[in-house]
Amino acid sequence: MLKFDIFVVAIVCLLSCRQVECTVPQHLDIYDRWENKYTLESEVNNLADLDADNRITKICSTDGANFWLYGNSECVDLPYAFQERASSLRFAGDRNDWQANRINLYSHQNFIGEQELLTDDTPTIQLNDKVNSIIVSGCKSWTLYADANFNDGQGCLCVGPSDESSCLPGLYTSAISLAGMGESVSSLRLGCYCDKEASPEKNNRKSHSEL
Ligand SMILES: [Ca+2]
Repeated sequence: MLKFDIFVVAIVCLLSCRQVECTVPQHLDIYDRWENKYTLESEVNNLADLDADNRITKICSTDGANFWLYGNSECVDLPYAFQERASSLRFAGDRNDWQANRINLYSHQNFIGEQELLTDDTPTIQLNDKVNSIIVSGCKSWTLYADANFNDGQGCLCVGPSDESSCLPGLYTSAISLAGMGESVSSLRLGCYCDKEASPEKNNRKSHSEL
C-alpha cells in the first residue's frame, strides 16, 4: 500500500514572514472585534490616536510564532491563532525519508530564520556561531563542536533523537536546550564523540505550537 510519510516542520509565520536574514523589527498586530488590524511598530500612548481606543480584542506578536508537526499520516487542526493565517511552511530532514539521519540547524529559536540541512560530517558549517535551534532526524546522535574541524578544544555536545529505537526526531528549540552552546557551534559530526550530552525537549507531542 502506498504510504506517505511526512515530516513537516511547519514554520508558520503569522502575518509577516521572517526573511532569510532575520533582523525582523519587533512589532505587534492588534485586532478589534471586527478583525480590523492595527500594526504597532512603537509604543502608543493613546490608542484613540489610532481610532482603536477600547476596541482591542486580540493581540499578536509577529515574531517567533510557529507550529510544527511530525509523524506518519498525522492530521491535526491548527491552533486558533493559526487558523487561516499561515504564511509559510517548510520541511525538516530528508524529503524522501523523514527518519533518515539528518540534522537541521536554524539561526533562531523554534526553527525560525536561516536553516542548514546536514547529511554528514561537516568541518565548517554555514551557520557558524549562529545556531539557536536544532532538529535531529533519524536514529543517530550528532556531535556539535565549538571549533571547526571537529576540534573539541572549546567544547562539544551530543544531541540526538527523542527515541533512538523508534527514530523519532529530537527537537532542540532554544539556546537553553543546547546547553548554551548553540552560538558557538562551528562543526558537526554524525555520531556521539563527546561525554557531554543534551536531551531533546521532553515533549512527545507530535504537533506543537509556539505562540
Ligand atoms: Ca565556534
